[in-house]
Amino acid sequence: MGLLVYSVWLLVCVSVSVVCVRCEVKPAQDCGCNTLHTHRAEEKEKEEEEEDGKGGASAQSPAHKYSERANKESLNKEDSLSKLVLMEGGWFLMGTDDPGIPQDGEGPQRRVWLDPYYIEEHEVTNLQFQLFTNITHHLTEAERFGDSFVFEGLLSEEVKSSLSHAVAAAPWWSPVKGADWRRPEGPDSSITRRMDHPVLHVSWTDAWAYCEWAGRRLPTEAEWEFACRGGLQDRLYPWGNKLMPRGQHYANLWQGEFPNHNTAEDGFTQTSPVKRFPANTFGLYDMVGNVWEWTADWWSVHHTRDHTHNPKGPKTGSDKVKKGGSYMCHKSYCYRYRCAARSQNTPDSSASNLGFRCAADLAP
Ligand SMILES: [Ca+2]
Ligand SMILES: [Ca+2]
Repeated sequence: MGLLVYSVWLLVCVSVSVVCVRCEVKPAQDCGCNTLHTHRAEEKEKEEEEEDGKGGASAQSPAHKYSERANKESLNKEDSLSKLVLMEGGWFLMGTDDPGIPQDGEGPQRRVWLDPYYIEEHEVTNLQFQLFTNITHHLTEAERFGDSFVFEGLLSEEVKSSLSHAVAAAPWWSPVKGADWRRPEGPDSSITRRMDHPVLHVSWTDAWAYCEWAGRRLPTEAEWEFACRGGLQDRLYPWGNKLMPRGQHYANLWQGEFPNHNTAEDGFTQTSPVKRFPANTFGLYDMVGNVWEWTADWWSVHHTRDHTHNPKGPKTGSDKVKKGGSYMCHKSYCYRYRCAARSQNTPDSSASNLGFRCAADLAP
């Protein structure tokens, strides 16, 4: 009962943030080996057919071919990773004394020192995540749990009719069976035409695994916010205080009336391809909007005004910090597409508006 009350409270507090305290954590149904086996068997069959067509047997063994493929994948990995942008660090003002959502712990404004680091110029895409899973056979938590949260406005009538329940405090969210990063709106959807869009339905744990594979890491909240601000001081957005300078959209957000009417004046009702909106002064794209981004830090709403160096957040916690808001954010209910804004989810949560980008240390 305590857990239920806590869950409802969290849902109310974070509004559009889906806090998915998994009540039924099922063990992995399989290791993915069956899929792999089938996939490889199909490939082998195809190769044999091609060779038959040439009228001769292969001069190479299957093992040799597999090894070649592995080498190629390894080369592709280096090519696939996002460009890293150097953040020179130094002192900056983190948070705000004029919080849009005070209960989120946006304040107080405090002086923070950061050592230099790198951060990826855009959110990790479906194409990048696909290569990661092809090479590592990583199974996301949404795939293992068998469901993930999807904004109901994106679901087909067929999927909607199969829903058992929605989230009481945020009825526009529904746990959809079979929704995962490859099928963002459930079993009858795909990412085929969205390979350059940010990957969705990745938990904090999945994001951490990708960054580690890439030889990188998740940014701390302070690093993320420094990057968001683009060298500007005490401004709302990565580009300044005006949401639409010269009438131009600078981020993929929600226009219209949430949750029933999305006019998509910015060109997108859902995610947009990365780098579609202007970069900030640091050359970073979609720091606010498009998808929320996981950070390394545990969640807390209590911050000291004391000057801190390279803060990493609380040592432990139940939720992780996410930053930047998403294509679902509108000022009327989720004014979180600001650099100081923040929200949280449990590390195993996943949803159709939550992704990430990696950071990296400078070589020692
Ligand atoms: Ca939009
Ligand atoms: Ca973003």
